[in-house]
Amino acid sequence: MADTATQTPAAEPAATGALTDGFNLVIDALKLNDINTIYNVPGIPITDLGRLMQASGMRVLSFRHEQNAGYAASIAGYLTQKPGICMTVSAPGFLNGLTALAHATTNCFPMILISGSSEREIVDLQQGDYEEMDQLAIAKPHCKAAYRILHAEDIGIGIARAIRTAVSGRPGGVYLDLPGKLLGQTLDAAKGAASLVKVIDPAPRQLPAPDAVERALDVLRNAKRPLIILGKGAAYSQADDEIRELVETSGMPYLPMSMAKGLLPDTHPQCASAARSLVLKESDVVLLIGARLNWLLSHGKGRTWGDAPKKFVQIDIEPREMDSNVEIAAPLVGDIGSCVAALLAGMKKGWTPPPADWTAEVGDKVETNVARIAPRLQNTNVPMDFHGALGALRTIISERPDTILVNEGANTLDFARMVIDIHQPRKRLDVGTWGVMGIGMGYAIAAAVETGSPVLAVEGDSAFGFSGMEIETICRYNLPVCVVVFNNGGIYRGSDVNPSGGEDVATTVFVKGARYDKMMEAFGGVGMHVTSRDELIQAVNTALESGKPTLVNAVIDENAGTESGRIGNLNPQSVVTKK
Ligand code: OXT
Ligand code: ADP
Ligand code: MG
Repeated sequence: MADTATQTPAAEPAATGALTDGFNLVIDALKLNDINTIYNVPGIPITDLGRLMQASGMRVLSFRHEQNAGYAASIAGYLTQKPGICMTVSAPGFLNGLTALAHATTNCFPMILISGSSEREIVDLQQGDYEEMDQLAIAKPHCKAAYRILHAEDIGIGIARAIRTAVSGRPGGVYLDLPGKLLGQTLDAAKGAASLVKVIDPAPRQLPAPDAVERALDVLRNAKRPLIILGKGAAYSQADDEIRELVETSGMPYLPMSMAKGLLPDTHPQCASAARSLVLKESDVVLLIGARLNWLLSHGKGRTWGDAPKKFVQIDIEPREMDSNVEIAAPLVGDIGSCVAALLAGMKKGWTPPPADWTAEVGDKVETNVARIAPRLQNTNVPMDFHGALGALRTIISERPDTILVNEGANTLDFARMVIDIHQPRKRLDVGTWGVMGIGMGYAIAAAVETGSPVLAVEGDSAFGFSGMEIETICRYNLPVCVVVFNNGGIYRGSDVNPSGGEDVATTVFVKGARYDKMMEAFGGVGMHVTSRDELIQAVNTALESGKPTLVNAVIDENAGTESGRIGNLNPQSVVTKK
């Protein structure tokens, strides 16, 4: 052990007499780490923090509800690889933001929820403080880590710790508790400046072990009917060029999970989206890149995957993901960029493309399925159905491939995923791992703010209702967002009837003929009401051209949807008939 008595202590900065405080240290610490955008709802004790942030040149976007600010922060993290920051008041504001923090963690998006909190001494004795709540304890199970800072001189290290935890390894949510009293604490300015920490290499590359790479190549080389599955982890990793090169060098068919669509254009000749059931069933070796074998992939087993024996190769940064549901024959633990580069280097030393009968079988199936739905995508029915309306939006997206598509609903989600081709990476943002309704307006706002790209949010009418008030936020910041509400008058359908014959409408039904476009007009945006395909095309093109906040109320046949969309199999139904 070093002899501490003989060590020279780190030089203390000379006091200057000037003071800083908790408010300013939080701002300086975030800015030092290139975090300049905050999604928040103001109130005690963070109102002045937001004000000072704005004064210091940060972009502070105020929302109407913390959950939406939180969803915005979560997707900002996904798009930028920097933690998105959501800032809330104590207890109720914190709880409103917590759903989004849990969502970020579940989806592996880096995010920090910063909440003001009440007096520790009073909270811990449960003496009834203003908005009293033990926020740290409540946050812990819902995120990667939860930290509280009690002293101003710890703000620098506390924020550094939150940033590194959010983005390193498997990304996720971090809770940072800032008691109101902390913000007012003063400190000598020079000491404060010296206490700040710039996080060096916040998400270090993690190289796969060479023997693990060889094992993976061996399994892939012996495949007769190989398949690559790209997940949103692959899209997050921003290793776009390497992934494309790997797919093309391998010659294997690939299946993008919904937010990985566009990593390679959906029109790519190796894309097997339109032959999904065939490739899942018939493949003998599956290379998973940043995709988990969770419910969205039927846990890697059962009918979806067929009876043919299967071997999985899995690339993931989280070692515990391996064997989560089925045996992984070749685990490749590391960051996607490094793992894909290592596989590519191996392939370049010698590689035989997959057997032609397999790629031809997949290609034929894709062609048949694409041809089968093509006429439906052109239909001009009035009222519109999902296929006709989405066929129109599909053409618009192919003409404007830099548009970011935000998508939620049930039928509106499932049909849009199937119909709308995506042409560039990270241009499709949706409900994610939980299938959560409510991400819509928060995602749309953050997508516009973080990328400057035009945004098209295609929303079921129920889905839209979860965050609809944020269209005021869209208008307030004059964001280039066009919201299209697929108005079929209800959840899944607008045609259900109350089985009791009573006065109330069915549980899944909304007001008939609702005019969501009028809401947008109320805040100074553009509202349009369309009933036909041609009107829809014109409205959306005008909106995207103008960049003005617009809401298009698109009337969809109230009978067109099915219960729970494509996941009706997960929807339990009573078999008991009550007399
Ligand atoms: O191979 P086969 O033959 O099988 O065919 C497949 C493809 O090959 C083919 N395909 C194509 N063919 C031709 N051309 C092309 N290009 C092509 N591409 C594909 O098409 C089929 C299908 O392909 P797909 O889609 O890839 O495959 P599949 O089998 O569907 O994939 C399986 C899954 C599981 C991966 C996929 O289905 C999936 O990703 N699903 C996600 C589902 C999801 O998350 N849904 C949202 C939740 S639903 C429900 O919970 C709702 N709630 C409750 C609620 C929620 N969620 N949250 C909160 C906070 N509170 C409550 C509510 C309230 S939805 C909802 C509101 C609904 O009402 P709305 O008004 O909003 O919406 P509407 O329904 O529109 O009224
Ligand atoms: P999808 O829903 O598209 O199938 P998931 O959210 O299930 O995708 O899976 C994403 C996976 O990607 C997670 O297991 C996560 O650990 C992993 N991941 C995220 N970023 C990286 C990265 N940079 N390198 C390796 N794996 C990553
Ligand atoms: Mg609906």
